[in-house]
Amino acid sequence: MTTATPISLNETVLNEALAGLTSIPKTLSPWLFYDQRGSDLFEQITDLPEYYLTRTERALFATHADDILREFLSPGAPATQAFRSPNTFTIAELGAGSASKTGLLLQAATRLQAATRLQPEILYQPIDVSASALEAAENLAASIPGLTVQSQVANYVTEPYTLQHSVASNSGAPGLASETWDSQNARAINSPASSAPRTRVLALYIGSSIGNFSPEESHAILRRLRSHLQPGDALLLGADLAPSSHKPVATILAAYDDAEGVTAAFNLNVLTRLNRELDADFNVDRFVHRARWNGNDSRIEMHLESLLPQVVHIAGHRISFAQFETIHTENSYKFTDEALSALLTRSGFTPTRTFHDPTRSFALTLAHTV
Ligand code: AVJ
Repeated sequence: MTTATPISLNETVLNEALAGLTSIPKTLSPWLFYDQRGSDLFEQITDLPEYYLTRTERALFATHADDILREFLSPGAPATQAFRSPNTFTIAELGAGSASKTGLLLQAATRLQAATRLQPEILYQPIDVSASALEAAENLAASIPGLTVQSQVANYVTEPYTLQHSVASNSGAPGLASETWDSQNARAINSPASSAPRTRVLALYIGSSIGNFSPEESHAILRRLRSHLQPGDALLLGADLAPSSHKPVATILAAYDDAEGVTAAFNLNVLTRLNRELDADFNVDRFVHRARWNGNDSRIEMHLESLLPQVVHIAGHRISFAQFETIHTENSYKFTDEALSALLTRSGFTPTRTFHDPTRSFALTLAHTV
């Protein structure tokens, strides 16, 4: 692997935009949504009455945080069994944009730690491409006593990352039994450099973030995560569920086409971003937000549809649009329990327990390594 010269964000945005807008059909990657304004709009989306995902998942954490930890530490043990854990554990998270939900689990973890007099602190390891998202995660963690945070700036889809399998002891010496990912040799290396006992890792991948990725990409993300985990570790995957008798397609569609138009503004904001960062000349009023259900692929698609024939300039390139032609800006895959279980199994995990809300809209699936 050669070491590429680091390129600026703008160049990354430019490459992405040109590749997507010159392909047929036209596409833009959903990560382009998240400039400052886009991140603010996404926060607003999570509060919309139509956007059930965030509040449903949060309710699952509020109700089941203790069950999730119990099941992680003692899979299959009856809930009535006195809780006994000889060890502490660490909680890692792919992405860090879920403070209100993750906070519920971290609080439960530190309560458990206090109740069972686990000696070392609980370690929380958020991994995110955004330094400001990590800062928010660090602030959250700082407000919870008994928690140590170790954040990592990395794009968990494309860049190497590390999961720490030990926590600081009370004497303050850092744990050393960490695993690092050696991208040169593309294999995990263990450095059992101290007698610090290895702690179990619970990796969170929540918020239905996995929904943005194709089945192949999802598989690759989970496989890579699995390669960092060891026996006894587990993944908690949060995913939005496919339509069912309890969950009409209309409910899902409304979540991506809200009455207030916040999702429309979120989608259209990507054009404003390209205008600003790449000096493009999109007339945002000549595009409209469209959300579609694609039943074949079990996904919501978001598009930006051109209202008329037009030409847009972007970094010296002319991009022409026919009337009604769209830019496909996002996929949000919706899963059946069977599809989730198959994906997890294929990726080297064994599903141990799924937590559902009463309408079976959303699933938190706990899956262990074997
Ligand atoms: C952040 C990917 C989970 O797909 O529901 C919300 C993004 N897009 N409204 C989702 C999103 C439109 C969201 N995820």
